[in-house]
Amino acid sequence: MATRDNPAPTEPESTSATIDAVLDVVARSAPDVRSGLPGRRVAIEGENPSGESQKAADVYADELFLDRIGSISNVGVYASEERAEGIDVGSGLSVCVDPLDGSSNLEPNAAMGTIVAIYDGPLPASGDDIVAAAYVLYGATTTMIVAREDSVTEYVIHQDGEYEVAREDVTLPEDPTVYGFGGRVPHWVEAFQSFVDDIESDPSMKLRYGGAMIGDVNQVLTYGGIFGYPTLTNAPEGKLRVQFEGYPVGYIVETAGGATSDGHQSLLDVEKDDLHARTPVYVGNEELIDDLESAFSDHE
Ligand code: FDP
Repeated sequence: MATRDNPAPTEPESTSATIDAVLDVVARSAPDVRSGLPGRRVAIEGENPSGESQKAADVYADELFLDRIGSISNVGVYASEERAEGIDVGSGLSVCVDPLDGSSNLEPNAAMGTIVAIYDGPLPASGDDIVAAAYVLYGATTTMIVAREDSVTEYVIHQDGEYEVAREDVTLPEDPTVYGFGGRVPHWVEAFQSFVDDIESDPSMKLRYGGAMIGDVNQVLTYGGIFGYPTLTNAPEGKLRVQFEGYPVGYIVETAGGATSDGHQSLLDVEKDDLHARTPVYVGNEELIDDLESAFSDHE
């Protein structure tokens, strides 16, 4: 693991205070991420560890978060989707960041996010190790969703980095109305296609798909429904990464009263021993996730 100097741990010392400090830094950094986007919409030469092309904005946001999160006392490791290995920044909690989720939305100027997972354990962590998760949504406004200690809160972040509670105790609405699924449709497996056919035959459901997971998940948290980036015939593990996307979004949706799955089990029960391992991701209202898992077990 790469190392980096970090000041000797001072305050904050408790896990809860460290979580507070990480979330505060993420919220206060969001306007800086946003204001750094113009001029960084182009692809650069490098690839991330998953073999995807990087944009200048991905690298900019990653360096900004490494610098700021890596300086917090009692953060032990900073890992990001943009780096092959975690960076040893001290001793304490492990923080996994997807600095710019949905960065292919940069060119068409559509929504994107930042995802943060905080684990009390070494990386790669298990779903049980997660102690808090959050995402920032750079949409028409900048908001942050935080799940910790059994509740989900939405904040609005202002341009000066100050933020305030917009909604407490966020829960998925009981009657789902939206769905959105990634991957090329010809690569969907039969079980998934039959589940989608059922969803589409329900007149109360409508398609809402924006191409950035965080934007699509936020639709589900707001209106109720289901989002998935499924298993594909040419990519059985789908596209999204367990440590950076599956666990944190799974933790947020389950804390908000929803359900999650990789097709067979909760996302939080997925076990992978590679920092950048992928998993199919399905999140939403419990009855829809139950139907999805039934469709997969019926086709086995
Ligand atoms: P992106 O590659 O633009 O960063 O995991 C990243 C992600 O976006 C998700 O936000 C999004 O749901 C998915 O990939 C989109 O994948 P496709 O390129 O296959 O549409």
